[in-house]
Amino acid sequence: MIDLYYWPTPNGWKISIMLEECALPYRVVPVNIGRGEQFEAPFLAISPNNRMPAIVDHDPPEGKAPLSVFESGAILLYLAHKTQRFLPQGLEARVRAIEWLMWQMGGMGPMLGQNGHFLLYADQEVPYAIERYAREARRLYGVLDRQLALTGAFVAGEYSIADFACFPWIMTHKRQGISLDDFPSIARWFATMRAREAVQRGLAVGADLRIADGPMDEQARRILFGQGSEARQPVAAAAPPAAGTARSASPAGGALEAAANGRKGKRR
Ligand SMILES: N[C@@H](CCC(=O)N[C@@H](CS)C(=O)NCC(=O)O)C(=O)O
Repeated sequence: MIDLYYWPTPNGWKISIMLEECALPYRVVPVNIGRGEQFEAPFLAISPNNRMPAIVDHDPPEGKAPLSVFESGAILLYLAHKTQRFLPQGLEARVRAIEWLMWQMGGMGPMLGQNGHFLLYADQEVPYAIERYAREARRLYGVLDRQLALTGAFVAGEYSIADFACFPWIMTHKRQGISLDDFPSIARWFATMRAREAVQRGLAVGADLRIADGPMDEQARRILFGQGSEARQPVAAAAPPAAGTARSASPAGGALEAAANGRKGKRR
């Protein structure tokens, strides 16, 4: 069984889509990032950068002890290794898939994140930042569009973890101020992806959590965009994990676990 530490956002969807495509058994452990649950000690023990998604695999390959993984790109690579799926075997095809995974992780994700921040969330209007990231977002969409025109199918040719990494961020294109009419190859691929049942199931994971939480409020803004000491006030200070146990076992105790218990078991 895999525990998926999750909140329904593009980075979370990468992993819920992969898990659904692989039909792996998993249970969702909600990490309400607008309420500061990402700063709780049990979560930091598996994800020291206080970001979700993260996973704990209680049944890793070769019968090893439970294994935790943070960073969505690392999780996708781990699950591809575990299942031998969605990462081509041949050297060149594999390198292409990893290239585009890294492109998403190092470029598209962070830049679209900044674009969305200055467009939608910043408490001041900063024209320089708005223009800079809008331009960069369009440039990145252009790169992806040309790649998809070349492959004619999926991001790296074969359907792969590169698609799982890129697609969730394209889900946000309207909020990013982008029209897919300007990027016809992305539009075609986007429609193909959206039509897949496993992708739809992945996108639906935790939709109820966000509805229950409501729109972003002042506390969430302070926690997500402050990230200083005041951002951590709503939750208990993190205790260092015991030597030798960090990132190797599922967290226990704390509000995170309590919140999770109420919702566990909903997924396969
Ligand atoms: N590079 C990370 C980014 C993950 C990330 O930014 N997660 C956001 C939600 S989409 C988060 O957990 N934010 C919590 C915070 O900012 O404290 C990954 O791909 O896993």
